[in-house]
Amino acid sequence: MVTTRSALLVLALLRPSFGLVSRDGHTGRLPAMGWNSWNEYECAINETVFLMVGELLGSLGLKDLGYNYVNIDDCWSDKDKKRDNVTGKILPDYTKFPEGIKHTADEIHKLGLKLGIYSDAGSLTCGGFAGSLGHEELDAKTFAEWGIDYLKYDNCNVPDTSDDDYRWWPENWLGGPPAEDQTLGGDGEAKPVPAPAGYDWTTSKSFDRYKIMSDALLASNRTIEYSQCAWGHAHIEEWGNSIGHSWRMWGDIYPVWAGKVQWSWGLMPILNHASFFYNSSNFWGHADWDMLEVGNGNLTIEENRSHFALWAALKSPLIIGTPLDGIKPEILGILSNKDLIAFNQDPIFGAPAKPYKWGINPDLTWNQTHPAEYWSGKSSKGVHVFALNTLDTTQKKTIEFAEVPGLDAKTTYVVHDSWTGKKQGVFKKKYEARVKRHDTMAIRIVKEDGMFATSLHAELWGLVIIVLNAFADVCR
Ligand SMILES: *[C@@H]1O[C@@H](CO)[C@@H](O)[C@H](O)[C@H]1NC(C)=O
Ligand SMILES: *[C@@H]1O[C@H](CO)[C@@H](O)[C@H](O)[C@H]1NC(C)=O
Ligand SMILES: *[C@@H]1O[C@H](CO)[C@@H](O)[C@H](O)[C@H]1NC(C)=O
Ligand SMILES: *[C@@H]1O[C@H](CO)[C@@H](O)[C@H](O)[C@H]1NC(C)=O
Ligand SMILES: *[C@@H]1O[C@H](CO)[C@@H](O)[C@H](O)[C@H]1NC(C)=O
Ligand SMILES: *[C@@H]1O[C@H](CO)[C@@H](O)[C@H](O)[C@H]1NC(C)=O
Ligand SMILES: *[C@@H]1O[C@H](CO)[C@@H](O)[C@H](O)[C@H]1NC(C)=O
Repeated sequence: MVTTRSALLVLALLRPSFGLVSRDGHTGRLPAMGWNSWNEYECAINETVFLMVGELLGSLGLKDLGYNYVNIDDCWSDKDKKRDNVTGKILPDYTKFPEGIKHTADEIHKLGLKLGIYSDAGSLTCGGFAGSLGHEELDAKTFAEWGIDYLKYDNCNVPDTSDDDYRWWPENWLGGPPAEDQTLGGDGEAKPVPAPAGYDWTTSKSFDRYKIMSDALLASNRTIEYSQCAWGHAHIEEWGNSIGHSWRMWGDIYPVWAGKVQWSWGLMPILNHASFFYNSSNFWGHADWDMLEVGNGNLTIEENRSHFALWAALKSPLIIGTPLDGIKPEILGILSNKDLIAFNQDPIFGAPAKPYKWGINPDLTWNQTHPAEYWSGKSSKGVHVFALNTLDTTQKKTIEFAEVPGLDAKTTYVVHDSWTGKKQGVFKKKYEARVKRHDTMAIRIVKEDGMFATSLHAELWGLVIIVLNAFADVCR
């Protein structure tokens, strides 16, 4: 029996006018999972690296968990020649990719995986290689011909003529909500004129630059997942969903807990922004809080765990950025956590976890060292709660069920620990556990009778999926 509530759910899941529904009915519906070369190799890449990563994704069991994209980042093309002077196509660097990119794609496809590539909505990439601005159609067609499955589209070297009239760069403020009046241009160029009230950011040049590539990809003869790396500029959270599958919300990530290293940011400043900007993610479109640093730098094991749990909870794309050869078992264990991946990839509930309480600071405080600590979200396996300890000592964290959306103080619940996969027992009113410095409690809560915490039945969910896929098939 389809109730009104269920019918509303179906409508909410379809969201046809909002998200970019892919022609194949599934690409980009859920957050992307895979591996990207930048955090580990930067420019020191070649075909051997990607084929090795492809093999390892399979042998380490990561492919079976859903990590299916092998993504080439910057520096893959010929830095001197840039483009073929007859066809205009970007030339691969044949010392790095001796048989060209199509050969790498073919080999990756043989492994049952997908190949991603990188370009830039400017004249040059961040590393000074050929950018796609003004060449979008040809480049999208070339990527499709090569068998590319994913495009990360960066935002460096934008010529003045393509610069926005108003500036909204979320990183350009420290401590408070992003200022509408942004005089602190990172490029040193002041933009003292704030956008008029109610300004429509789809009239910005950033929107144009990203939309032209979106159209070019859609016109190409291939489904290519579109990852817009525009660092949250020009309020991309208001429009990224309509033209792409994911959009970066902030500057580059760095493997430190808090603070900033050069132009890149630790985990807590990013989570602070995410504590406020979670509304635009759902099926077919995901706010991207940047690639995973799990396994890198000086993070402690608890910090590695928090990073993964929270990025999974935010429904950020889960793109591994650590070397897979010789990966430590504890790092592989974190990246392979089934409960957390299941939340990130849930086929029924598309919304990310949201903060329901800040904890250390009063609710809705902007704070780049102590952002929201208490988060929750629904999946088809129950209600998930994430409790982060931002302090430097072990803390007892109490989950008051009455505070968690969807739970109450009267019902008895079964609590599962997402880290161990074990049942913790049966609890009423609250659940408490000690959480180490910078660690995150991750639990999944269901009703005692074994029912999911929501009242919807599995059969109905199956129906929703079928309807959704049928709809997506006819949509494009
Ligand atoms: C967390 O990721 C980095 C963290 O791996 C690694 O350098 C670090 O070793 C790891 N921590 C632990 C304890 O394994
Ligand atoms: C490929 O790149 C890796 C990592 O930078 C390097 O160790 C290896 O020597 C390179 N191989 C070739 C054939 O260039
Ligand atoms: C075009 O490229 C070829 C090969 O790289 C080169 O030999 C030739 O001089 C170039 N022609 C022009 C007009 O730049
Ligand atoms: C699209 O690609 C398929 C194979 O991938 C090919 O058979 C078909 O001719 C192509 N169509 C166009 C319009 O290029
Ligand atoms: C997100 O949605 C909530 C609830 O509707 C609202 O209070 C909040 O202002 C929204 N945040 C942003 C950044 O739009
Ligand atoms: C990591 O620790 C080492 C040794 O203490 C230090 O030299 C390095 O700068 C640290 N790296 C980061 C990213 O903080
Ligand atoms: C962030 O919150 C912590 C904990 O309340 C506080 O000590 C710190 O001063 C705050 N930082 C800023 C910049 O307000």
